[in-house]
Amino acid sequence: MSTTKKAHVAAFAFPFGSHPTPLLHLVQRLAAAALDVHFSYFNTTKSNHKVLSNVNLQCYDNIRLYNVDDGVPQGHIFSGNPTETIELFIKATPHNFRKRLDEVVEETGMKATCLLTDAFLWFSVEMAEEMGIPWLAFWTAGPAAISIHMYTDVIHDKLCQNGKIQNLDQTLDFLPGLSTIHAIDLPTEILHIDTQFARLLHSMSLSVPRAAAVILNSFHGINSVVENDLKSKLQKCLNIGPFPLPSPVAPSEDPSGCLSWLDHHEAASVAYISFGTMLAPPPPEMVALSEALEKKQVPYLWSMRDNLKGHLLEGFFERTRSIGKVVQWAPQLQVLAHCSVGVFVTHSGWNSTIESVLGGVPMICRPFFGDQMINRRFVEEVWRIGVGLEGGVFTKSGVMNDLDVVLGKDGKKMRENIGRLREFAFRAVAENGSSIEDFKSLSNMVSKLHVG
Ligand code: U2F
Repeated sequence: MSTTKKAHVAAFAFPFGSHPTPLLHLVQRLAAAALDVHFSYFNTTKSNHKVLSNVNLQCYDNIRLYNVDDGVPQGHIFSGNPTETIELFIKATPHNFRKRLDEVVEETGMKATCLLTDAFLWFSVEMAEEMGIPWLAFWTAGPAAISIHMYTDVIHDKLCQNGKIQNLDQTLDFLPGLSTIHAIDLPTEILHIDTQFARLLHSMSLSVPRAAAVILNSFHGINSVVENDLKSKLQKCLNIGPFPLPSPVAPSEDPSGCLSWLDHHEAASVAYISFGTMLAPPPPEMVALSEALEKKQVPYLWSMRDNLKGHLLEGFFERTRSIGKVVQWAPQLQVLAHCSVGVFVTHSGWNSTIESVLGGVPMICRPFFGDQMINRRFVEEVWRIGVGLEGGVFTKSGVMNDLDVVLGKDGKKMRENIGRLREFAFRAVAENGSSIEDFKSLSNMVSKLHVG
C-alpha cells in the first residue's frame, strides 16, 4: 500500500443481503474521485467473497479489502433459525471491526481519518467520536424508511396503548410526507422493540443525527417532503443516487442468456420475477404465482435459486418451457432496462424498486419485511407505478387480475408516472444535478481530512 495517501477512510459493511455491494460501489466511486485517499473496506470473509464475485477492484490501487470476524464460534452448529447468523455477527460487533482496524492502522501506519459505515452499524458513531474523526453513515434503503426509524419514539407515543399499537390501519398522518403509510406497513422492529436487531435499529435511529453526514441511494424529487424533513434533522443528508446512474458499474455478465431470451419477445410483454438476495414466498404462494402465469400464458423470466424449484408443482417447468425461463441469478439492472419486460414481480427491496423505476417497468409488489411494505405503499399509492396484492399475498386469481392491470392500459398510465420519476433521477445526475453536487460534497468531506 502506498503510504503517501493523505487520508484513510475505513468502511464497515453490514454483511447481509444487498447491504455490502452498494457500500463497496460507494467506496469505488469515492476512490476514483479522491485518488489521494486510501480506502479500507471491512466485511466478513464470506460476504467479501460474495461481493468480489461481482466487483472488479483491479484498477483501484487505493482500495483494500479486509476480513473481520463473523462471530460464528468454531464448530458452531446452526439451529436453522435464519436470523442466527445476524445475531452472532451483531454480538461480535464492535470489537471485530475495532480489532481489525487497529491491526490495519498498525500495518500501514495510517490512522483512520473517517469512518464510512453502513448506518446499521451505529456503534461507529461512538468509535469515531472516541477516535476524534467523523462518522459518515450510509443508509442503503429509501428516505421514507430512515425517516420512519427516526420517528420510532414519536410513533410509539402517538399510536401505542398499553404498550401495543392497537389500530394497525391508522395512518402516520402526523409525520411529514408519510401520511399514506399505515401502522401495518411498519417494520416489525418498530412495532416491537424487543429483539436484538430491533434494539440495533433503535440505537441507529438515535445515532444518525450525530453522523457528520447520512448518505442515501436516493435522489431529489422522489419524496421532497421527507427529504426536507431529513435535512432539518441531520447534520448533512446527501442524496447521491440512484446508484446505477452516476456510477455505472460494468454490465453484469449474462451466462444464462437472459438478455438474448428477452430479445425474442414483444415489447412490454414479459413478467420478470425476483425476490432479491434473501427471500422467497412460501411454497403455496409460489404455486399460486406460477399457476397464474401459466393460465394467462404470460412469458416469464424468473430469478429463482435452485433449492426453491421443488416448491412448484410437478410439470410446471416442462409445461411452460415455451414461455418461461428460470435462472439462478439474472443481470437485473439490464433485464429491467430491456424493452420486452412489461412487469416486475418484486419483494419491493429498495434497490429493486429504484432499478424498476430506471428501467421504466411497473411493479406487482409482494413485500415481506423491513422497509418493503413502506416501498410498496409509495409504489402503489404515492407514485402510482405499480400494485400491491389483495390480502398482501399471491393467490392465483389475484395475480391474474394484477397481470391484467399492469400489462393492460393501467400499466400505460403507470409507465407515464414512472417516466416522471425517471426524469427526476436523470436530472439529479446531470451536470450540476443535485446528486452530483451531493457526491462532490461527500468527496470533499473525505478528501479534506488528513492523516495526523
Ligand atoms: C435488502 O434487500 P435485498 O437485497 O433482498 O433486495 P434489493 O434491495 O432489491 O436488492 C437486490 C439487488 O440484487 C440484484 C438486484 C438488486 O440490486 O439488481 N439482483 C440481481 O442482480 N439479480 C438477481 O437475480 C436478483 C437480484 C432488504 F431485504 C430490503 O428490504 C432493503 O430495501 C435492501 C436495501 O437496504 O436490502
